[in-house]
Amino acid sequence: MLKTVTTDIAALKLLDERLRWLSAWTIHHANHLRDSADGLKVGGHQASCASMTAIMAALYFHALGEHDRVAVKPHAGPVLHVIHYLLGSQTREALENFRGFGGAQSYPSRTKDQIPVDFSTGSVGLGVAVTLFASLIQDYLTAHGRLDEQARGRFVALIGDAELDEGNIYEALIEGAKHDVRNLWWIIDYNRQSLDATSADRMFERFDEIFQSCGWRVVELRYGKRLKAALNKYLKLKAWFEALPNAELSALHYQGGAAWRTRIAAELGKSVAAFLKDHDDAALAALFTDLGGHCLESLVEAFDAAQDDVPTLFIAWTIKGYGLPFAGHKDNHAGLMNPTQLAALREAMGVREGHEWEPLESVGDNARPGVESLIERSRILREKRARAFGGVTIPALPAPAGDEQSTQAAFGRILLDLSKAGGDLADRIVTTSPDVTVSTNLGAWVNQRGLFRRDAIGDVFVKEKIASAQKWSSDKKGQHIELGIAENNLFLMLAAAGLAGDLFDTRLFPIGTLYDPFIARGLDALNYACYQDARFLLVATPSGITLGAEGGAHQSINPPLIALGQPGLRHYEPAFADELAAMMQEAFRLIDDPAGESTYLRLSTRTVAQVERPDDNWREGALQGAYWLRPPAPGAEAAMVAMGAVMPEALAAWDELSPDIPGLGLLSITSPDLLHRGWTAAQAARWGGERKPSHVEQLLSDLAPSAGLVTLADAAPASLSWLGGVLGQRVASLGVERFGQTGSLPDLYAAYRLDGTAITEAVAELLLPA
Ligand SMILES: Cc1ncc(C[n+]2csc(CCOP(=O)(O)OP(=O)(O)O)c2C)c(N)n1
Ligand SMILES: [Mg+2]
Repeated sequence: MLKTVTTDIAALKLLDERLRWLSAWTIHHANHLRDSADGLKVGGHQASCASMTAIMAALYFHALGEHDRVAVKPHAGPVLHVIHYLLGSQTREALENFRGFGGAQSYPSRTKDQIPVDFSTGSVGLGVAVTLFASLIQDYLTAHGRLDEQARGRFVALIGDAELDEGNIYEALIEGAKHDVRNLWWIIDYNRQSLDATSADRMFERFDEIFQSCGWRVVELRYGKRLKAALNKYLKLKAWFEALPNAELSALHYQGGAAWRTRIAAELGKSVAAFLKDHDDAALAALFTDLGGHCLESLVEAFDAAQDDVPTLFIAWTIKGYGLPFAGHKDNHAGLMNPTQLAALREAMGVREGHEWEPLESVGDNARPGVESLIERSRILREKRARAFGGVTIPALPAPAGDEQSTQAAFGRILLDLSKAGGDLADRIVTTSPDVTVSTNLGAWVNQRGLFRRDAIGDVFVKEKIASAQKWSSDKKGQHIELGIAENNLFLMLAAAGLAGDLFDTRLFPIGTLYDPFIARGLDALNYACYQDARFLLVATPSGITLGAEGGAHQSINPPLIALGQPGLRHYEPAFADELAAMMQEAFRLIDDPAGESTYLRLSTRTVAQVERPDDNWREGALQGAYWLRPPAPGAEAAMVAMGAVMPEALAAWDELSPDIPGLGLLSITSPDLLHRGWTAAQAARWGGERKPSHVEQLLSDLAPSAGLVTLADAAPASLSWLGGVLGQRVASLGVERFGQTGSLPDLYAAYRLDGTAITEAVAELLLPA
């Protein structure tokens, strides 16, 4: 980084053309030439690709250094694939199978594509913001002595202009300003078109101000060299051109040279007669398409001029569909060239029929060495890296002592104990929270390990000797990254920190805390983090209506259902502190295991009596999703099934009912998510000849086939009611289905039917004849 190289612009232009052709051809092939098994449209975005090929050529074949990482605008995915095709790291088969099963993915995917993808993209806005958090993590690692100065890179986001409407970008921008973020290039493909139409004119000037006020440098690349020179000769024409509304400009680009001539003659008359005389229609069209984002000289110059670490927004003017027959047409977002149009483009680009896939087709013999040397230079820089897993020893985490504990308090204690014990794992933990650090019990850890900032900030309250339980000073050794209240940012921070092993070859163990109901606020970013296989521990606390006095606005109901449907995230919901310690240990193991995943712990502030354990046998079951807290008699006709904070009600009901219901069991559920996964996996495996029952099938087959299950959760009852489907046992399901409200636990548990009375009634419902 921080050094520019000399690049042969003519060769770069040829590469730009190659990218434009090959991306259009890849999409065309998938839609028009490949056999269709289902008759569905395959799709792809030829116009969005053509808009960016010059920008991407200038980046990948000139500006990017070995350690730079890029989030590519999702619908320019094909351009990234064909870049790697030229570099030799993508196969023709994968391109021929673009959007097919096992082929190149529609949108760049870290986990599904064979080429190196630095950040997956797809949900617009998220790929942009994650680069900012990756840059913060880079600063964190350098400050902690875990990343060499020479191994630092720049984080680049290639952004569609309509993508700038996504609010999460501004949430990230604000957080970045607080942390003095550096080493970012955000490059806007300013084609003034979205999916539906051309974009609104009014907003764009504001973007400069917004970014500048957050400490960014804004570089506008409006003109290519030729257009700039021409307009500087005809200032009236320039003023006219600059005043064209987006829709009119796009329409003119679509209509071409004759339309430019008519409009200019009609509106500017004599003053531009000489200009019009000098340019025939084709020359006019070519000149007006020479916008900054298509001019390789301008792009290279701009990138070379931004070699410090100041975060920089490049606004590169482009034409959506540049060089294609539907350039500038407002409906071109998903537009596909028809075979006739494609053939005309092929001819125009000098590609011989039957040679469409040849990487350097149409590059003449004289130009080849120059083009090949640019490719070779980039090939070395863009090689795929192995993922770093398995280097960290995870110590046993003892359960905190105490007869009565809440899982939330226990979480804080376990982290504190780990911090005091020290060691590699403790040093690699980085915690983060959107302004709920203290109220999610991270306070003691933060007192021990401090807040992270590149520039130290003292705690004024400590300095002034004002008593406070919480130290709030930061320096570069700190291990807690403070975030403002923006849950999207939390999840994007977890995504970036959870990819530290991949991006920086250094494993971090990120822990993020937030209030359980507000998972929904950042849900797409959470999904995004999981989709990229970022590894982290998410601790959501407090949860459920057990949060009593806080009321319905803070009481979560559906997160266990969210977790049930979220790939890449394992939900654990402990009732007791020893379960929690086992789960945290397992979560850390999963972070550093190639076959692992992220973990979500749903915790509670309710203090509950801990259970006596005769042995450690519960542990394995707890990590698999459930264990018998009170084993049933073989073939018992009934069991209670409970999860998390309502375990005391289940235990009390068990004490009360078991004398009358012989063999009544009590199943403690620690992860409906794992149980469900195991169940469906075992069913699928049976078709492959493997007959091993899943964990939940084994547990429930201790009961009679006709047994009744009463399930109990401080969550949507559907979290557990599916258990009846496993062996066909009958279910009465207790849980929360209406919005919560304020109240004491006895009041709320009675009103929402989570108390002993409700349990007794539910058991009776199942056991007594109607
Ligand atoms: C969160 C999200 N919402 C909607 C979409 C669907 N979508 C894909 S691209 C797009 C418009 C993109 O326009 P722009 O960012 O300007 O990109 P261009 O194709 O013009 O380069 C939309 C709405 C999406 N991918 N992600
Ligand atoms: Mg656009």
